[in-house]
Amino acid sequence: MSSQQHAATGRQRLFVAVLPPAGAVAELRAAVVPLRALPGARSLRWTGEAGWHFTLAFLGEVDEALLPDLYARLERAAHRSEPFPLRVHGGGRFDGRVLWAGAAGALDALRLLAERAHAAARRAGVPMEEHRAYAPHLTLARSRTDVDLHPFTGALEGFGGTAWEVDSLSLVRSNLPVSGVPGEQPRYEVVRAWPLGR
Ligand code: 2AM
Repeated sequence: MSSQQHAATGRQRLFVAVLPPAGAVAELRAAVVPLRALPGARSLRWTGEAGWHFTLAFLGEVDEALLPDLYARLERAAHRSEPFPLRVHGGGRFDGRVLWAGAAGALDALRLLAERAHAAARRAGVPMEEHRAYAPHLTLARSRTDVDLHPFTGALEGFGGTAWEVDSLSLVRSNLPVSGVPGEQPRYEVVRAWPLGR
């Protein structure tokens, strides 16, 4: 969605995420290269590495009038969580539709940050779906139809990235494609980021 459209609708499609640093992205990229050569890889829609993230809370279309309060509450949520170690580790799938890379490290801290982000959005007035059990994942590819993703998850099994210190919380805008080109990806833009801890 262009900024002109934002002005027209007064709504923005937002989510809260932890973004892996460049080194972690580079390691994962190297692990994904052989996956993209596996049979069936071409029928998947692979996410662009520039947008790789661990979603903490999906907010959907948010009324811009809510943004000042949302920013303030997310800032407080970030301040309440101390920095923690995380690394990309292994992978999994949601049925035959979504292939993802997993996480290891201080998963309790990640889960708590997700709960705080979710609560911050809800208290700011964003109509949030019920907070389900948080499954940390970084989406690598999606499929429109059910496909056998086992060869891909199997190939990711041994992958373990280098740990980094998660030290910020990001609010990201998802600009949906307007070109009409099939398979075009949303463009993600960091709106704000807040440091963890004090
Ligand atoms: P996914 O990677 O598992 O598809 C931006 O769309 C991010 O928000 C994606 O990482 C997506 O998760 C996540 N998300 C969670 N719930 C969503 C929903 N109902 N619609 C779109 N994206 C959602």
